[in-house]
Amino acid sequence: MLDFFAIFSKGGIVLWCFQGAGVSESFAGPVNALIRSVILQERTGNSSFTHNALSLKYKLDNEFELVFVVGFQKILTLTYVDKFIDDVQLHFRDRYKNELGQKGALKFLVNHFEFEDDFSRLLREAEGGSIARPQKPMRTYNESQKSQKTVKSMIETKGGDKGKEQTGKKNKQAKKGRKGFGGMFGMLKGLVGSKTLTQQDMEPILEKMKDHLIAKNVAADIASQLCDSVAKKLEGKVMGTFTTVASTVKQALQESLVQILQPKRRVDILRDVLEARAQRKPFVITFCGVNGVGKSTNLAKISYWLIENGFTVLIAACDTFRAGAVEQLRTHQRRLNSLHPPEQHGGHPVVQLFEKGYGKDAAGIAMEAIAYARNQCFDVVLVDTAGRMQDNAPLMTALAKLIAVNTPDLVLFVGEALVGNEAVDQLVKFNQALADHSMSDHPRLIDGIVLTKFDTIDDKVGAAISMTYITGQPIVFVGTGQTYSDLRSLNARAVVNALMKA
Ligand SMILES: Nc1nc2c(ncn2[C@@H]2O[C@H](COP(=O)(O)OP(=O)(O)OP(=O)(O)O)[C@@H](O)[C@H]2O)c(=O)[nH]1
Ligand SMILES: [Mg+2]
Repeated sequence: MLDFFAIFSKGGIVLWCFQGAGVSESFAGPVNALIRSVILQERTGNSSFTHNALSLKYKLDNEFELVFVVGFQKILTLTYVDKFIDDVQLHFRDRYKNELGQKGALKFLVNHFEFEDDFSRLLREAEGGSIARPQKPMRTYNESQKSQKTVKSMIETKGGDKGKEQTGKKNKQAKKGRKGFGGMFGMLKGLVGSKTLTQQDMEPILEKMKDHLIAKNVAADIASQLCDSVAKKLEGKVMGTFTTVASTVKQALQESLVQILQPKRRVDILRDVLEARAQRKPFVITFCGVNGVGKSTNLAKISYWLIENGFTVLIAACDTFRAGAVEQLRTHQRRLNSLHPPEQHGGHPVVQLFEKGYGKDAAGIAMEAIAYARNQCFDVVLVDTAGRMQDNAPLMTALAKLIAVNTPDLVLFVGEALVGNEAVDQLVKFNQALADHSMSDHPRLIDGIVLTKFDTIDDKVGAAISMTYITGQPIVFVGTGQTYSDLRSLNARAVVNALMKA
């Protein structure tokens, strides 16, 4: 009545199987279909499945990570099947619990399970119980023979003989026969994922992941490097049971992404400012980046945040290049002071602008501003610089000089979340310029990132990855709009979730 019964590990190794008398069709097809459309997709709530003319019922054994599947013709109504699977599962577990306990060793035990006798008995009982009672005692021998034959026919051993009890492990023919099944299940193994991951297994999935990351605005080079490193990390790895190649790769990638976003070094500006204050010097932050990314606006937001935290701020107007840059900062200074009027702060303005107009040397103005802040006991100096393209050598040199001369406590690179492949080029060249013009053995490079316009990108959050990957530095602030309160810290988990989301 049954077409087949198969017991396989969640890793895809067929431990034991049975094929019904007269059934010529391989059950690899329906079982593969079951795996593909139900088990791999973890839609295992329902325990039945149909494939062409077959009904499949299956049961997962989560303790030993096994799958029990039975197949029979759809037109049959086999009322005993559910209980039968339960019985087979119980007996199989009971009989082989020691072997099953050593999960890693399962693959060496493929030919080990001499389960025919138990299975036949259970099947007899199940079928007997489901039809007219009187037949039950009569059928025993008959049935046992039949099922022996069945087993043999499916393992395509030589002709004929013996329905006799097998004396355990010594039955070589049966063993050999079952090896034949191994071959038949080649495809099945392929689907569930062989136990050891290879480059080829992962290639198609990694390719997809890479495209996915690029679609989320991760720079293409970085998406490639990330996928390569995931492949390297996973190659040769023995996969967890019942994990698919896709889910293993996805998980590894997710872990890498979280790791990239999680800073090795914490930037705690408030603590550092306090420390600097204790040493009676201002804490100096320089903002740099290409044109129009939001340096001045986010500098103003950071001023607001510092003021709210009880610090005083001197803004150094070192963009002496773009028309309107100084006035833009003056406007912010006025607004900030009106939000925190001097009357509330012992008559002192909480924020002041240090400016020398246009055309002058920015490095010199920064130096004067820092000296002024020290004298006037400002807690923090925020140095605004002119936007510059990373290929503009003279301007890059000027920036590098400003940083080399003034040794700020923090160099923040301001970059738009909208940026794609450009992110890599910008950061590499900014860092390169800083390194080239440093006078120190340990050049001051970018220490942190301000990721702006995060409110404009939906879930295309890839720039966060590109920037942290290239610099190895944390995203210290995220700009999420144009008002002073639109400043956040990065939530790495949320970014990774957005990245992984289809
Ligand atoms: N939506 C949104 N807009 C922002 C954000 N940050 C800055 N902007 C806008 O981006 C534009 C450019 O901002 P600026 O602060 O002048 O940029 P900048 O980098 O100083 O520009 P340059 O000094 O010319 O290089 C302005 O219109 C800002 O309001 C943000 O987080 N979200
Ligand atoms: Mg500006």
